Amino acid sequence: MILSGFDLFQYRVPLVTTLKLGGAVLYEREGLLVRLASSTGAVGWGDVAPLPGFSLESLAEARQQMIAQREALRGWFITSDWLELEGAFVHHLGAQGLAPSVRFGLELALWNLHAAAQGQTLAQLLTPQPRAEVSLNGLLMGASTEIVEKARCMREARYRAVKLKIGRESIDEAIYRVREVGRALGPDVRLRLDANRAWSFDEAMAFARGIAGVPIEYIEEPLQDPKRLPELAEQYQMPLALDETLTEVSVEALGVHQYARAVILKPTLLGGFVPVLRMARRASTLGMTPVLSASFETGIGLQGLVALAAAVNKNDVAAGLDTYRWLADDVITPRLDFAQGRVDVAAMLEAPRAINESLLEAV
Ligand code: OSB
Ligand code: MG
Repeated sequence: MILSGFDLFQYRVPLVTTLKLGGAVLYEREGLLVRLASSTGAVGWGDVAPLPGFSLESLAEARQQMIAQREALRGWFITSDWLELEGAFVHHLGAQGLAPSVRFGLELALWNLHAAAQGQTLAQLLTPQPRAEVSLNGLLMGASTEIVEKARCMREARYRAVKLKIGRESIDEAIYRVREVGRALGPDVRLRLDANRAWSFDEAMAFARGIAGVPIEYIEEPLQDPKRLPELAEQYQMPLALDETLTEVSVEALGVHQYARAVILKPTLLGGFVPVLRMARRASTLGMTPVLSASFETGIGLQGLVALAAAVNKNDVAAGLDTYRWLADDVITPRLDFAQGRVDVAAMLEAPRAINESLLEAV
């Protein structure tokens, strides 16, 4: 089939509340949608969503790169070997110097196009036996006063895991929060923590002593100085997970970080399907749990993440998809349904949806 259509749109999605992320403040979520079409009539959408505060590329840079890819790729003959992780097309894409969010959005559109052409879901295209159901962790961040009540709501909504953001408050306040949230969640909901590199070594140690007895699945990135993570792991009473560190590590070097229990894989930040699938495979070989996670993408991007989570994890590992809660609207309609903290993968990917054109502007 021939790549006969390559359309670009810029979107602006309102947020339910202002988002403060890694030094950036977001009042709305902006990004690009790409719509690929084949000469055989198949269509595949992708979401290019650089995240201010985390992505190194700006939306303007991502947009320039996508415009260049539109010129470069339109009219190409597409074959199924485009999806091979070691194939010629993947090498071609890798040689373009594309920003991570661009690579993710473009790959998502290509995989969606192939899935549509073959009458399969994206999850089936990724693996012959994807998980039927994917759980997600509820995401707790914001003011202390509301968080405990939100944790209680998540338990009642039957989430299996919850991730609490900490690190902006004092150590004592963080300890108090974790204890209160742990109590609100009870024994059946797993508690994950994320400190986004907030602490010194001694602060991280003091925190762990302060929450002794509260069961924690893992804590993401406690240290300002990530070089000391291996040393912390030796002394720590809590399993560690890597997130920011992964943008600084090659797949080949992942073994150096075997002290970590889990790796948080964000395709928008790590550069798409290819590095994430490779990283996930390597992590599993090393006995580390891959956890697929979002970067505040739209429903188009999140469907891709659901498919990746269903393909990568044999067991039910809760994925970090609750960022969707912050979008007050979506580029697709009807919206995705993450009620009860889990999704039926096939039902979600097969449901007919329309594009919400009122949020888009053609590029
Ligand atoms: O630090 O894990 C983070 C989203 C965007 C940027 C950074 C992070 C996140 C998340 C995603 O927390 C949600 C999740 O993992 O549950
Ligand atoms: Mg994190």
